[in-house]
Amino acid sequence: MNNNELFTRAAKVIPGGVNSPVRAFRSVGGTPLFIREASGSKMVDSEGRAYIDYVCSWGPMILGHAHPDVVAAIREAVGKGASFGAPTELEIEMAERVVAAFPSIEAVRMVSSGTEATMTAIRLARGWTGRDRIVKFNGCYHGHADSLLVKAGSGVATLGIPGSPGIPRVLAGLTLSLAYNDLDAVKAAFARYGQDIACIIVEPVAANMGVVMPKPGFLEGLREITAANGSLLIFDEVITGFRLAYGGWQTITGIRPDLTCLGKIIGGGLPVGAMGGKREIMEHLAPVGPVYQAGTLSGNPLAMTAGIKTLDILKKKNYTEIEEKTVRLRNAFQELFDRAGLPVRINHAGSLFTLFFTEREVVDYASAQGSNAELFARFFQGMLARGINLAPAQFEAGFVSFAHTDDDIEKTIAACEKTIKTLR
Ligand code: HOZ
Repeated sequence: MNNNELFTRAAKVIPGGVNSPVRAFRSVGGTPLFIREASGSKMVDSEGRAYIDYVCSWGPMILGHAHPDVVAAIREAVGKGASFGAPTELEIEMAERVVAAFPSIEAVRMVSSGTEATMTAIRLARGWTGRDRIVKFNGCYHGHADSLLVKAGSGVATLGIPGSPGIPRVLAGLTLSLAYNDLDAVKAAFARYGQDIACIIVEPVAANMGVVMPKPGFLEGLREITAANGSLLIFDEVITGFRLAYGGWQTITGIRPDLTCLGKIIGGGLPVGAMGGKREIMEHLAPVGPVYQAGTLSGNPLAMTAGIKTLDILKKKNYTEIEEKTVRLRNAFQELFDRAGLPVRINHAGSLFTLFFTEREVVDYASAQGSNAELFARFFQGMLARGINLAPAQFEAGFVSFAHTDDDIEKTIAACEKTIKTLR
């Protein structure tokens, strides 16, 4: 069956034909690729066409798809049993690696997705402080837990859903969503509600409204304000964790949040999330403390095996390698668009990048929304037709992996050059 036939068949039994909304290509048009297999930097769709992949499963595949050592480790592990619902040594090995890599993490709880990690972190912050309100930032996306789907990024932004039906108004009313990079707004919120704010949750480098860097002093300011008000600071490093460095953005900047959420890379492509932080706060979780959280597949041995193998390979890698490839792409794209007289702003952090079709600097969700969505869709389709798989939505990041070769980068630049000619 080809992609069209599969999409029609899927839509009969799966809402919208997909199991996660951004995959449906709603904002770029056309039919999603149904993937048959992937290896290294390439994916092959149901029609046998190969693509250089810059989605990388939205982050986890930093070593490339089907890395042979990771595949071998999973094969061996599955022969010993897929799930026990009981503790394993593998969970300790994973926790020890996370604690060693993140200076702010003394204890870590494994869960099954990034959404579970952020949901647990918010519950823990509320339980620890005895407060109800939380602060997040417009365009940041922290998964789809009720309290966090207020002015969120990623698929919520792509589909233009400002606040999802199904979330009780009283709960959404406890979430204050402020402009990213606007410390004055944070100060004003704390001046008004300070004694009732349990936490600030933030993507230290935003990647779900496209890539947006924190301005100098923004994260430091959040650290000071939360500390001064007895609130917790939560870094959502689900995307940035082990992506920008072996550790997180906090490892690079030295800013220490109280809690950190992780996912993606630490599962090596299998479903995983984690949240960790100061021991005394983490021990407020059951069974030591009263804040409840649990999961049959938490710390699943296959996911732990894939994650541990991925981390052990990553530890020996030089992150400047993937950053340099990303910078090459970024610079070449910028030059090509400049030459064509088409305005583009390309934000990048390490191996993450996003093209915004706008003249304005993109520093927050409002400026990201200024990007020309129609031009983005045409660019996306032009690249796809030339064998380059970019994120099928404006408010997402592109991901470069260690499997991307110089040849991949050259082919991607050549595809961009040809695509641009079709855009005017
Ligand atoms: N929310 C993810 C992107 N930020 C998309 C997940 C998926 O569709 O796989």
